[in-house]
Amino acid sequence: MPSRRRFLSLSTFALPSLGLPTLFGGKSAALKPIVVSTWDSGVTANNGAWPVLKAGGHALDAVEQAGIAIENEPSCCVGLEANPDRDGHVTLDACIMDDRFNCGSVVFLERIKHPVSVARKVMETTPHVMLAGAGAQQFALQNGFALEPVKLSADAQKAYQNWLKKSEYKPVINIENSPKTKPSRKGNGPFAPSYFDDGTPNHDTMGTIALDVSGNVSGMCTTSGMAFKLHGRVGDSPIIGAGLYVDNEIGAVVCTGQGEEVIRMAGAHLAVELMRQGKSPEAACREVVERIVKRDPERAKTFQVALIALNKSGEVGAYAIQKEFSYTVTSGETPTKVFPSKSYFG
Ligand code: SD4
Repeated sequence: MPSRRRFLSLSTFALPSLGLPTLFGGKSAALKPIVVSTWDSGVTANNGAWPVLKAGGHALDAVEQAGIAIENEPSCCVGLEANPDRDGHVTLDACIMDDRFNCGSVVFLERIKHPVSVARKVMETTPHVMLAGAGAQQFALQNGFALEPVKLSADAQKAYQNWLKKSEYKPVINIENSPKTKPSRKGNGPFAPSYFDDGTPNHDTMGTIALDVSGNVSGMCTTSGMAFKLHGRVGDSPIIGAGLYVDNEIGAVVCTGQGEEVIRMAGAHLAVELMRQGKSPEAACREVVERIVKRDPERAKTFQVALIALNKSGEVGAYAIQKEFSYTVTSGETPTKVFPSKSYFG
């Protein structure tokens, strides 16, 4: 597990040393594939994506594998065993988008293990972009996905029982690697600090964006949504343009944090457009964060929003409202590294 100090030594300043090529200036260098995911648990996601990219596969297949890997990880924050809504139901949201503006999304999906793959099926086999609730589940079952039993992880069960004592909806600021998050993250590695030491849920979402060897970009986002949300609530994560956006001329952006705040600004789409105007990935993410903060600077102190961005030349950037957001990068040049993001409130 990289310590906080080690994280800092791997600051974003280290990114240029990834040796990523540039396509700008009219010269095309051989592209190096790269995959970037939100949070420390991005290591799990990137481990799913990397074999596809390394073998010369398509970014779309890579990001789907990232989603599957994290949805398979019971100690992590997303998927069937994650935090329920206030009525005790785990409802999942996911979306996926390729390099040709094809996109698919499922929202309020129950008892299906891989929402990211159902989203891809929606994209590839229907004339629609988004399916919700019982209809999304029916579509999944018709397409060979199994109906899974209802089962919360022990942590989720405990957190929910605790929450029921007051039943007060108070989303926490999603952070990473703080002394207040479980240090060992047990089990399968140094990831998935889904809970604070007192059992309060932390973050619940995984987003991945990737550039493949052919220069194509894709992205996905998968989540159980904010813990103890109103039954039926859907956040930014499955909304194309809010939680995720991909434009193969420019790059890709995925968001995490308080979804309502991201939706208001169409966060991912806005960041892609800012890159189109010439901003670096980090500057684009920063401007989205600044717009969100500007709307209500006092209230912005109480929630987290974070974005990661990847442009067509393989440059990566991130920015968050609150400190302790991290993101994970895997490329051909270096082993997987987790980076601390810069933030508005230091
Ligand atoms: C949501 N954006 O449902 C998600 C939550 C999240 O880490 O990112 N949690 O609003």
